[in-house]
Amino acid sequence: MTETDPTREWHKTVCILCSNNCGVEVRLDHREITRVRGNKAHVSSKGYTCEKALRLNHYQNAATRITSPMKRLDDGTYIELDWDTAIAEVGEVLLTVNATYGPGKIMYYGGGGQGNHLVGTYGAALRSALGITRKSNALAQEKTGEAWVEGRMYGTHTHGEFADAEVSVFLGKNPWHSHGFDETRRVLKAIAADDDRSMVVVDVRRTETADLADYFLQVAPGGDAFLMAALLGVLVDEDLTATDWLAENAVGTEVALAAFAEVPIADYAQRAGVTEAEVRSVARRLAAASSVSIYEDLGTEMAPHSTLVSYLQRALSTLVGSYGVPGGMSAHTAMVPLFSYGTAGNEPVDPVTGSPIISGLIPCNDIAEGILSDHPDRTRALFIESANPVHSLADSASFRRAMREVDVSIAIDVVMTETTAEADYVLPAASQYEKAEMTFFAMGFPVNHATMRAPILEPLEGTLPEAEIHSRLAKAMGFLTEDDLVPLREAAAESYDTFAAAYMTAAAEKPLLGALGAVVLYETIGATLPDGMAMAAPMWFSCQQLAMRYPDQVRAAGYEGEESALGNALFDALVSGRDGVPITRHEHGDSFDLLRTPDQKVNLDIPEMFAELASLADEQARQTTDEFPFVLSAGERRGFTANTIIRDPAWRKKDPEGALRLSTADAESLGVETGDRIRITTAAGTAVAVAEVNDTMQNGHISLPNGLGLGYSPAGGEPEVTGVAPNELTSLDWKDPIAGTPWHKHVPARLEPVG
Ligand SMILES: Nc1nc2c(c(=O)[nH]1)N[C@H]1C(S)=C(S)[C@@H](COP(=O)(O)OP(=O)(O)OC[C@H]3O[C@@H](n4cnc5c(=O)[nH]c(N)nc54)[C@H](O)[C@@H]3O)O[C@H]1N2
Ligand SMILES: Nc1nc2c(c(=O)[nH]1)N[C@H]1C(S)=C(S)[C@@H](COP(=O)(O)OP(=O)(O)OC[C@H]3O[C@@H](n4cnc5c(=O)[nH]c(N)nc54)[C@H](O)[C@@H]3O)O[C@H]1N2
Ligand code: SF4
Ligand SMILES: [Mo]
Repeated sequence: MTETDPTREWHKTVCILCSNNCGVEVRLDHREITRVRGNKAHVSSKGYTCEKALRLNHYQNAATRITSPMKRLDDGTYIELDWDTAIAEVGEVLLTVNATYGPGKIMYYGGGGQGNHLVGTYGAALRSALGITRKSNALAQEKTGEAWVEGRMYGTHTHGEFADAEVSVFLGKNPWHSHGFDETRRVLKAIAADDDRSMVVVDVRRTETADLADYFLQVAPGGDAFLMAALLGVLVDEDLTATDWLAENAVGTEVALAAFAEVPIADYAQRAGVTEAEVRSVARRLAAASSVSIYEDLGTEMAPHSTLVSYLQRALSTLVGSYGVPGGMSAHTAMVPLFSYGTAGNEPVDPVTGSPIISGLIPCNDIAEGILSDHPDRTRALFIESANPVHSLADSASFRRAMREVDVSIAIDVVMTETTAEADYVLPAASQYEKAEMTFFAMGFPVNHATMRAPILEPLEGTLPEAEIHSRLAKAMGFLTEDDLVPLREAAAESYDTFAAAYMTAAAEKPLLGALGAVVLYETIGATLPDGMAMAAPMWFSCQQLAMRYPDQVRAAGYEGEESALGNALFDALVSGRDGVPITRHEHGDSFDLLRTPDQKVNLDIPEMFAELASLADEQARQTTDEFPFVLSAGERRGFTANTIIRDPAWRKKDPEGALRLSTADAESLGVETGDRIRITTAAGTAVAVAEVNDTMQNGHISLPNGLGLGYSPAGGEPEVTGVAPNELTSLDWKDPIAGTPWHKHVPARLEPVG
């Protein structure tokens, strides 16, 4: 008899360190992840990983995993609570806030990181049952400007096809390190090796991606709006626009072309820090291409004129006719959409701060300000789940104060963080390898995919999956009883269709059961799922929706059946497939069907954008002062950064302290060398970092990595902090005037060598 050695067995899951969620296989020794390799059978990553996936055990087995609910005492120390007490108290404080101030004064923040978006479906259940309308998450400090523009231009989200584009443009985006599309480095290398395809990189730093580019525009910090305007100006000046295509597929072309015709090309190129010849050659390359895909990211989304740049770069791909063509930009399906565009053009205003609420999200920079104001409608309680806003939002000090200011704050996390350290109640979640989870980031077109993970470990003792936490909370608050659930469970055990009918009837009688959607599905359909997959249950509803909305495309992805049978087939495949599954398959010709603009064309006419474009005439790119002459990029993605998902500094094989990078000439004039200590001071604060003289930096530009400055205390006690937390140096008021998104890549700063 041979006994199988469990440490030789490979378990399929994904890497959760960035939005790509590459499929991996891991080996376990008891609870340790000892080996990680790419899963070649994975439907979208096909075996690809980067170096970070190998270090996942630092996430799973962090020494600071929380294993008991905790409650903060007045002196700032914590006591452990048993789960029943914790759930009862949290339920009661939430109901008390509603009763005291009226509904709508609780804010929900978070709902998922890079690989755990099922959490958000349970958060949505909590919100609708408690009447919570205020919510936000990290998207409201990076992508809401883009969402503001996309709502107006397309009525939906779009994405490029970089693996197939004739020209790929990376705008303030360093995909070599930050990834963002399947098999990123393989695709980048393939483009670089292909004479027929081109890569354009627009970055302030000569990044690893720039080194592979055919056209590298090393823009001046803050110069992107000028550069995009100049590129558009050339398209008009040299008559390079796709006239016939535009006549058929776009509206507002004339007014847009008139605005771009006004751009002083040579002047704006110069202000952007590039030559007019460079701008003209890139514009010509874009116009000559059969397809152009553009990826904007934080380099422009967190810099001056961020919303305007989001518009101008989309105008570029549109004017060359690159929407809905193979290799071009396109709308796409989503398992659960991360953005909503229904209010585009008519965004509601936050009553406390007066800011527009884009995609339903309160601008991140407003949250602390609102709480710290004396507005009668201010937020009185914070419910934070799978996010670390004290560390990740601008001006950490003010968020810390806000957490002390509210009547009560609750944080659900797997480890002790800067945020749990301020929370009144801390609830420990099972890790992403201890429950079913998935990402909703997939943006594939024409084929879109989804990967449901099965747990590879039992929940760490003392922790619970969020599904269970939310279900217990709903029961504790009296929203849900076992009596409600018993008949629905019986129906679910019979068939999905029996369940659907029973649930409809039950929710008509007791609307709370409808409001609690994900929780009810977890308790009913979840109970029928094998292998610890119960948390996946809300996706049954999402699969039904997808099948209803895109029946032909779900069938084209390989599923059979009509109506609910089709959704059920998709759900069964999703839940049982460990390599990911296709969910929809479109034809490029369908791209315009996915648009949600009134006439299903691309809309170029956005008056606010033309006004901001005109205002560039009186501005310079850099927003520095004599006091703060450097531009600091506060939060650069590097080889060993992953937001705040891994906290153990030992996971980093390079750059252990997260160096401050500066150019050779700047280092010389300051008299610093690599390894020296250097003080960075901004309007918000000051910090000391290790200097790294780096010839990819342009003069006057400095950068600090993101995800540093994390406390970690393997032996308990006061956490030891490694590196600089970027948001100790950022301010709430330094932000885009439309979207309210912070300008973290353009923080005016001063440097001093430390003796
Ligand atoms: N390794 C790693 N990968 C990650 C993450 C991580 O923490 N670590 N985080 C993930 C997340 S949440 C996100 S949102 C993405 C972000 O991914 P990216 O946006 O690619 O990451 P950043 O390094 O923040 O910024 C991109 C680039 O912007 C440049 N930049 C700075 N200022 C300017 C400017 O004024 N103009 C232009 N054109 N460029 C400028 C920087 O030099 C940098 O190369 O990465 C994801 N992937
Ligand atoms: N200055 C500056 N600030 C930035 C940025 C920058 O470039 N510069 N980048 C910004 C960007 S783009 C982003 S996306 C944000 C990211 O910042 P956040 O949105 O705060 O996200 P993460 O750092 O990913 O933190 C996720 C939290 O989830 C926890 N977690 C992990 N798994 C689970 C789980 O299964 N359940 C629960 N409940 N919790 C879990 C982790 O321990 C961690 O505390 O940071 C932003 N902040
Ligand atoms: S960090 Fe991102 S690109 Fe790297 S292996 Fe993980 S999911 Fe894939
Ligand atoms: Mo992000």
